[in-house]
Amino acid sequence: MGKEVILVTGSNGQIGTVLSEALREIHGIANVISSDITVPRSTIIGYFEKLDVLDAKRLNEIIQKYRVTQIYHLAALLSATGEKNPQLAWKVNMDGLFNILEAARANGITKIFHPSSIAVFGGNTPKQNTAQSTILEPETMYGITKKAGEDLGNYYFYKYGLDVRGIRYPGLISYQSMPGGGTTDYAVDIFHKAVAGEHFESFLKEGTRLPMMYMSDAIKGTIELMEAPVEKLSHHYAYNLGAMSFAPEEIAAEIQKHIPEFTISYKPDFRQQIAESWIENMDDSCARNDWGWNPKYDLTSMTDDMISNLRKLQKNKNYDETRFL
Ligand code: NAD
Ligand code: AKB
Repeated sequence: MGKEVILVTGSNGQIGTVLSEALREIHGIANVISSDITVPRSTIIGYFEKLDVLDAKRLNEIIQKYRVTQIYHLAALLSATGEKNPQLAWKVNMDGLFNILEAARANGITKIFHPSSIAVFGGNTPKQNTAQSTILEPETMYGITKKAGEDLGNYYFYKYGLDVRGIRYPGLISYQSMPGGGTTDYAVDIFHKAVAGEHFESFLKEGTRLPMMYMSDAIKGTIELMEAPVEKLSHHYAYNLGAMSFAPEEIAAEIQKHIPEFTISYKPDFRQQIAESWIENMDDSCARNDWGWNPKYDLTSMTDDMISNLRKLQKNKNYDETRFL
């Protein structure tokens, strides 16, 4: 692998915070440029540029300044935020992606990572063991932009030879960073409440099963996909990637094994309808066969790890100030 210089957009988000660190460990501190429309909450050891992905001029300037060779494009509005402002979600998710793809083309960038989501599926999609190629009729603006983003990435691969790769991430669970306005956010929030000794009110009903994944598996899968030889990839848009699937009462029961006094109640809101349009679990055999995908964490091992890491963070005096910002 030659020297790569990587630009990460949306780097202050749930994934970007963790992925930027992982990329710095692989490629070196000087070769990863984090960027976001907001300033980072904590100090970053490495480069950071303030960047709105809708500003194509500044995007091109940053790419040229650092001689960027790869982009991990994470800047987006997620499902719940997107339903509150669908026009902005379309603009950021579609115009932002278009600017990235065009800037890549103009500056000779070789590889792009652009994540998709389980939000590409809709109510008519089979919910169990959902196939890689299936009915894609998303019911949220977020899902519509993710589906169009998959198609656009595929188009740039075949039309311009730009190596665009992607994953249909399930809901991601992390202790290092907070989620940014999705339907699966409850599965992170529940851990913070449990470890703080608080009651948890779930905005999804009992029985709402969704595909989920621990962040360390998501990072592993992302890096493995980006390092896989292009000739091994049968899909140039977004791979189904599975790890676990659970409903709110199942994760609560797992937490109660560590914190028996933990309690949960249910007060579904608009996110219930979004969750009901998604699938329960997916067939990820393409990812397993093409580039060896194999997740490490299930619900039990993830819960152990989340609780033990959150307890360590709780001892840090700044923890309560940074929660839920
Ligand atoms: P997030 O909401 O936590 O972070 C997104 C970041 O984008 C934020 O830091 C925000 O400030 C930034 N941003 C928003 N508008 C911007 C703009 N105009 N210019 C530059 N930055 C801007 O999201 P995330 O969970 O880290 O998700 C990253 C990507 O992964 C998204 O494409 C998302 O659709 C996808 N994804 C995430 C999950 C998940 O569970 N976290 C699941 C499926 C797919
Ligand atoms: C969301 O809930 O919007 C995201 C996702 C699954 O894409 N976490």
